[in-house]
This record gives sequence, structure tokens and C-alpha cells, in this order.
Amino acid sequence: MNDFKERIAAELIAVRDRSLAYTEAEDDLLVRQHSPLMSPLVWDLAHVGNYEELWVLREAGGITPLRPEIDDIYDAFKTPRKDRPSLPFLGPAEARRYIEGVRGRVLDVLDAVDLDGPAPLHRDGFVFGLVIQHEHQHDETMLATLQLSGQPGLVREGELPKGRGAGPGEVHVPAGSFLMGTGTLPWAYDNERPAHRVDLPGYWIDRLPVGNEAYMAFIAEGGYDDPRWWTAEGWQWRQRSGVTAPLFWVRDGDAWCRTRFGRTEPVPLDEPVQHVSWYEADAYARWAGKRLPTEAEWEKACGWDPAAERARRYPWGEDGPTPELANLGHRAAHPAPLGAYPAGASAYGAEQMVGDVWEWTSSWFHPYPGFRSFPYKEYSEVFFGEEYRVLRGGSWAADPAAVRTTFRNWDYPIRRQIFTGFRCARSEQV
Ligand code: AVJ
Ligand code: FE
Repeated sequence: MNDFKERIAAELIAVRDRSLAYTEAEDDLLVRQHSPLMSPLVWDLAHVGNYEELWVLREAGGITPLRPEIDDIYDAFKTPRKDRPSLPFLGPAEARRYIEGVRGRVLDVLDAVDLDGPAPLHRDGFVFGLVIQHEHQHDETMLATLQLSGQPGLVREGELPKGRGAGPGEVHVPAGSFLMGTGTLPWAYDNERPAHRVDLPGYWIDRLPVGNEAYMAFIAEGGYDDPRWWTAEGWQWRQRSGVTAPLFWVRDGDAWCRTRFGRTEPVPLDEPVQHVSWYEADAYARWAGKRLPTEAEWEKACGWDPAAERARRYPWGEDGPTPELANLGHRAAHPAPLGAYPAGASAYGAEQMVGDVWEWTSSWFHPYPGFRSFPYKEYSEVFFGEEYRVLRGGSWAADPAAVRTTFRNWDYPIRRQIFTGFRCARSEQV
């Protein structure tokens, strides 16, 4: 195998180690459904193997199906999450055997294919990038399931850099056009393509994500009880759900605690807030006299280099993330304190845009002009419309392989179990 293939093989091994680490628990924990929002963990595990079988073995490798009879069980569209516990899914031992069998043949396909050839699935290792990123995304979902279940053992003690306080509040992004999306990053998803010019008026965006201390002020000043700050839909959700604080927060006298993978601890004042819905983020922004950034504003502030007139792959440049640049890959199991990554700043001076928390934007998940679905409609296309809000940046639980300035994530505006926070913006002219 050449160097590039070796790197792909290493990524495949790393993501599988991660999936196996999250599914080491007792069988009972793996087959149980912890929340109707989530799949049993063992479903996720075999689903990533089945996806790998479909895309690498059958589509890219031309290999006869190994277990065609289980395809429907692991097709996310045929089985909504709430129905998954009643499926005849593979048990933990069988699931592990199945995905291992698939993986062995995946490495054979990797060895055999021509990554420089014309086949779009093979070229630049696209299909391997597809399954690696897919598995990391499911790993992040599994982590959210484990957090919901209160399961201990997922707290990791990786050292994170110290914070520098909240500091000056906003950075300015002058009016002008930038290149949004990508036509060149080989492992980018279809929804990140094509690159296209977007012209934006000038705006200000928070240098850092909104922190817990600021969010506590919103709560203390009655933000949850004042319909002025909420959209009509958001206020309905607020009333119906009875929500009065981020998910996993519990009141402790005058203070706030949070539960995190089975532990209860004081909410750290200097970390970005996480586990808030889009409605909460939007209400906070209005209370603060601001608004959520649009997706385009977020991407320009994160990735555009105005001096070089080009888009960066990461806020700081082209080189991959390191522990000094961003909090990714479940090093610890929480966001880093505000101001911990001065070296990770974007050209405009915005910090912590990649890693720590996914950030809600004000935008619905729509295709870019000229979008073409690849390699299948059900990755992005079927989700376009005014149902899902776009999330950007990646959380502490996201892997570097599935993070870049152009990466788009999306979810329902009510979702809170994902590792999500936000930052605010405001227009130059009002
Ligand atoms: C992009 C995170 C919304 O988890 O539903 C996983 C990723 N697509 N399997 C999801 C995905 C197919 C997707 N998100
Ligand atoms: Fe999937």
C-alpha cells in the first residue's frame, strides 16, 4: 500500500477503535433504547458496518452482498429511530462479528482499487472518506446516547489549554464577497458543493461562543419567561416543554450543576454553553440585542482569508487540527474554557469556531446553487427545506476527519441532546 492508502487504513482503524470503545458495555445497555430520539447502541454499531458493506464492498468493490437480509433493518429511512428497539437487529456479539467481517474485505478493496482513476467513488479515496466520516458521526451520536443514559466511564481526562476569559466581545467582518463551500476538498460531502460567491453586508460576530456565565444571566433575568425574546414557535415549544435551563442542568441552591456521563458537578462559568435548542439560542441572542449568524456569515468569519482572497480549510489555515488549535476528538468530555485557543483564531479573529460545541445558525438546511446529490440522495437532499437548522463548526466529540470550515451539520430546532451551543452576530447597519 502507498502512503495515502496507509493513511486511510489508519483512519479506518482509529474510527473502529472508537466505535468499539463506546460499545464495550454490558449487552443489556447496548440493546436497550435509552431515549425514543436515539437508536440502541448496537444498532448504530452494525449500521456503520452495513453502510461500509453497501458503499465500499458492493458499490466500490463489486463484491456480492454478505448479508442482504439485514439491509432493511439498518436502513435509517425504513426504520425511524423510535421503531428501532423492536427490530430483529443483530445482538452485540453477532454485530461485532459482522462488522469485523466487512472490515477485513474493506481493507482488501482498499489495497486493490486505483485511487487516482476516474471512478468518482474511488478517486482520492472518496468512498473511504465517506465511511470514515459516517462512522465518526455515528460515534458522536452514540456518545449523546450514552450521555442521555447517564452511563459513567466516558469522561476522559485529556488536558485542555486554559481559558483567557471572555475578552473583547466581537470581531468585525467588512462587507464583501467570499467563496462559500468547496469544489476542491476531496472528502467534502455533496451538500458542501459547489463553491460559489456570496456577497454579504458588513457585520459583527462574537469572538467566542456564548459562555455558561452569560447564559446564566439570561436565565436569571427571566429570559425563559419573557415571550418578547422568543419566536412564536419557540415560545410554544418553551411552554409545552416546560424547559427553563439547558439540558442536563440541575438547580443546586443558588447555583447550577450539570450531569455529565453519570457525574454531577458545578457548571463551569467559563465554558461555552451546550445542550441548548435552536429556540433557546435564538431567544438568548434576541435578549442580548443580537441575532444568530446566518450560515454564510458563520462560514465567512471562520474560513475566509481576505488578504489571500481564498478560503481556508480550517480557521487557522491548511494544517490539520492539533491539541493547541482546537478541542476535538473527545480528548476531554466537555468544551474547553473560553479563550483557550488563540492560535486557532480565524483570519478575522474569531476563536473556537471549530471544536468545543456545534454552533446553531439562523439558516435552514438548503442546497447551494448548482447542488448535485452524490453519491446518494438520502445523505443530504431529502433533508433540504425548512425543517432543519444548520449547525457549524463541530463539537469536542467531533473527529478532525469530519470537521472543516465548509462542513454542514443539521438538526431539528428542538434538539438538545447533541453537543450544541452558539455565538451571536449583528448587522453593521440597523
Ligand atoms: C449529518 C449528523 C445529521 O446523523 O443523521 C449519519 C449524519 N447520515 N448517517 C445524521 C448521517 C447518515 C447525519 N447528520
Ligand atoms: Fe448512518
